[in-house]
Amino acid sequence: MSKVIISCAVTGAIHTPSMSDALPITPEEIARASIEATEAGAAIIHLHARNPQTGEPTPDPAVFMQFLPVIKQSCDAVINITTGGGLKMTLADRLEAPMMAKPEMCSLNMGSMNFNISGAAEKPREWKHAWEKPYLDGTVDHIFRNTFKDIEGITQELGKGHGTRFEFECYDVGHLYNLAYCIDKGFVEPPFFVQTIFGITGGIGADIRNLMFMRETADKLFGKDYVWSVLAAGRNQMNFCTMAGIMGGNVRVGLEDSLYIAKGRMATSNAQQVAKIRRILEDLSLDIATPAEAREILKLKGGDRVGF
Ligand code: KMH
Ligand code: ZN
Repeated sequence: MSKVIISCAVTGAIHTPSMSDALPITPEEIARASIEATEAGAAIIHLHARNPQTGEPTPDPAVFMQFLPVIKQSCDAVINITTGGGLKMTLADRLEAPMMAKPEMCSLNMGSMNFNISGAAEKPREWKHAWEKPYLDGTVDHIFRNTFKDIEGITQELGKGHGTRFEFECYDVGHLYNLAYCIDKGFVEPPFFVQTIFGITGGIGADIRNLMFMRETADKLFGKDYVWSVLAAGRNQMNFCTMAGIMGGNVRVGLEDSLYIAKGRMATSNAQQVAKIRRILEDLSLDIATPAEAREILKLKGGDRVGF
């Protein structure tokens, strides 16, 4: 049985600074969170950047360059940069940092969708920054754009152009078929790292039968050519990742996807979530993949062939 790859998405673009003091914001905090998550057992670190003053998601390559080299010099983790970016960014904005950094991996979102995170603004709280509440409220009218042309462009520029491989983000069953279309067209080569995502409003719900169905559909479409991973938003994070481990899959945790460590308890760090899922998986007699093993499983180009 293959070892389990733990990915950790340390900050993302969904949660805002007022929601948790543990959310890394500055380049120093993002670097520290990434290194600690790697020490706790993560093989892949999925990264977004934020404006260091306000915490608002930013596509600025100069901000990415303040933490990418630090992480690379301090640990062996596979660095995976978002191409989804943040809610207000154009596709060109979203691609600026990945095109400069030429990382081993990038996320690739497999379809356009409604992406509604307005629920996060419903709870009354003191907002630290003026942008936070409108950013969240505005998502009732937000389309997360990822057309077939956009997807093809990313596979050409980053994949064929720089040897970057992808975490294919599939938020619903149709996204798996979109990936099958891209494979038929020859845009991407196996092994396909398929991240099935549950519980985003606009995507498939966090119901265990949906996990089974996404897995069955991916088996049918990709056979032995894919490596399966699971993430679930919010309170479903740990139970879905546990199910994934039991079913032979890989897992993604991190404060991008959930701010909690247990029912009613906020996580104090990304590393705490990595340590928890690692303990659960090891208690189930599963072995955790090192970054080197993840590189071998996913046939990555190597950490020495990146642009930072
Ligand atoms: N926040 C996740 C549900 C991306 O960065 O490309 C999706 C994500 C998107 O990770
Ligand atoms: Zn992300």
